[in-house]
Amino acid sequence: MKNTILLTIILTILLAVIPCSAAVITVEPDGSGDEPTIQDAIDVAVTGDEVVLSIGTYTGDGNRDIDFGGRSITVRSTNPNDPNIVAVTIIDCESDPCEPHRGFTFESGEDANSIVSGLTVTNGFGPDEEFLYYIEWSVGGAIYCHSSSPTITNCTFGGNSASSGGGMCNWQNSSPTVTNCTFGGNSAGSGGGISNGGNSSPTITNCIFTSNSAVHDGGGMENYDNSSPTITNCTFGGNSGGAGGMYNYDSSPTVTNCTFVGNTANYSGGGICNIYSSSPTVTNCTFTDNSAEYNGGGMFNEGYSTVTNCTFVGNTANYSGGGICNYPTSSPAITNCTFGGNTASYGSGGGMYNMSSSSTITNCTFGGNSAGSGGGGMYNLGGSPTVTNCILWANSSEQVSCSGGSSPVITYNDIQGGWEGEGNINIDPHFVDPNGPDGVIGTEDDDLRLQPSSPCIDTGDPNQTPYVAALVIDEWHWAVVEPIQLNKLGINPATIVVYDWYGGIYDEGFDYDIINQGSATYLMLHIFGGAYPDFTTLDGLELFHVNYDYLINFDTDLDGNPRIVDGDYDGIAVVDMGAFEVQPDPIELLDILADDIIDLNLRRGIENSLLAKIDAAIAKLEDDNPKNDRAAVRLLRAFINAVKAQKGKKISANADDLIAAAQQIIDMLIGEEVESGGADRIRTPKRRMIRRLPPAKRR
Ligand SMILES: [Ca+2]
Ligand SMILES: [Ca+2]
Ligand SMILES: [Ca+2]
Repeated sequence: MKNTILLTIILTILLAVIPCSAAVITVEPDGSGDEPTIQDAIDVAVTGDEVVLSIGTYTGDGNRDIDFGGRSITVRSTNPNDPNIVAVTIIDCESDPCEPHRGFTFESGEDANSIVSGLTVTNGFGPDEEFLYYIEWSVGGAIYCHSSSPTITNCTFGGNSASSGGGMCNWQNSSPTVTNCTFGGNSAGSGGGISNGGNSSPTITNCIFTSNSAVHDGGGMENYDNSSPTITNCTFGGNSGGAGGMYNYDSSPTVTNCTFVGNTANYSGGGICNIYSSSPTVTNCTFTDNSAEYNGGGMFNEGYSTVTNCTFVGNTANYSGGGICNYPTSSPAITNCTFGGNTASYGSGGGMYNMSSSSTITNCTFGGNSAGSGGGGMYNLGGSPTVTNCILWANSSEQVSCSGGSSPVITYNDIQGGWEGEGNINIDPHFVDPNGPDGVIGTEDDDLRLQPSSPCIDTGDPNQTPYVAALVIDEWHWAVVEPIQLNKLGINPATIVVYDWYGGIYDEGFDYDIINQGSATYLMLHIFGGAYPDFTTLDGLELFHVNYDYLINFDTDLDGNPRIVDGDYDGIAVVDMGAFEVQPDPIELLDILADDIIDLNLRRGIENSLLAKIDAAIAKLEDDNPKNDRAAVRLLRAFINAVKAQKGKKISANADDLIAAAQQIIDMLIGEEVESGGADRIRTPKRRMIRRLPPAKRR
């Protein structure tokens, strides 16, 4: 009896301690698994369970029109990370318009804990659901989400169809997370790959949209009625529809690091079409070889799109705007973009067409674009676009054309043939390689960066000083960051001054760091003892909180390098024209330092000793072994010590200047080393280009 009681106690304790672990429920294509069908397995699953599908093809009722019923479970293949497994773990909906079925339906308010992973869904035809304007409508060939936001990873959706959303339809506040998925060869009336409507804003990352098609609106994707997905690292290739890659209607997605290639629009917007107040933020994207039957081979805008650090190459519109077409009411901000080899076949504006548009075009490079009837680089019909710091060269037939009472503000540009306006020049911009290795201008291999001899270096708008920021730290403190010194090559902390609210210097100390996120460079300020402010933006600068740290977003060029650096070594940083900012070269700075030493007329022995260290450092930098760059840093530190030893003695004047100049070069070299992880310093093609500078002036 005692033993029985003891055993009961022990068992009770054990049962209480051992958690109820998640079950794995297997399903086999022939029905021989734990449950006969996927739906049967889901129906017996509870929170945290996994329904695991063996490889094979799943067909018939119970293996299609699968409904999670709100469960927080995972349905997956045996190895979602193995593309070979994913390719042979197939839900074949075996449907057609007469007998519509889809893969999965989410309409019970599922959240991110409802997961589909590592499956292929094919041959779906979206069944009718109550849809827009309460009509029955065929939606979501492979997946339909209604007010639900599941997680979809590592899946392939191919050969599915629907009236809306051939691959996937997200409707009424559905914002799923879709990662590492391929949408290929799906078709729809609208939204061949995905349709997002009714305030549905999924997060779509690392996905491929290829060869999807739509009769209207968006071969790859459509977003409408305030649907603004976040789309990152995705490829849209070979899709076709009313708009080719993506169609946005009253929707403003954030599109970053995406590629749009070879998409075709039956109407306008080969890559992306933005209409009815759609104002997407498009950053670090490439638009290549897209085409539009009417306008906007690469992009068509009606809203206030923000397009930054993008490349438009070889896009074609039959009518206007080979690269971009901006229609009336639009006022996009287009910055740091290149336009090469875009064509407006029968219309105007090979690179860009502005029709009664007040576009703001800054630091863009137009080369090798062409138009059938005027404005090879840019055509402005009415409107008043602002064009600043741009290069328009080697476009045909004209660089810029205006008509219809257009009153553009065109200043500080390099325009072939000249253009009246403050700061405009008409000198060959000395592109690094405007034709590229293939010898053809306007193809992807063109290099529109600037040679060191370019007249576009430091000749942009001199009033542009983006590195000055007054930054409120909290209600007691604010900081001022001075221009020039902030770049990812290093920062001179003496140029950051933190004040208290009464204008006194804040002396409790602060720390700072340079953060590179994607192409953006941030200064992060950490004020010791600072409080947590209640704002996110100030004076147009983007601020981010990281605990008690503060980040300021600073401009960079198309390569992600700092904007507004002193590229001609005259001590004054001025923005370059074009999409690329020529960066200071440590060897050039060393040559200047050597010149400064000579100018001091020091005693011969001192001068020779200092110059020997500079020359040795240059020699270490000029070879191709990055390890020797550290030797250059050591030589420069020895140089600084030598100057310090003679400061106030044999070097009476300018000792501090010499030290500061050497330290700046050290910061640059170390900064580059840190940036590249310390392994390979700066062996980029651009750096090699700079290394081809003529030998130093003094020799
Ligand atoms: Ca080329
Ligand atoms: Ca510059
Ligand atoms: Ca300068």
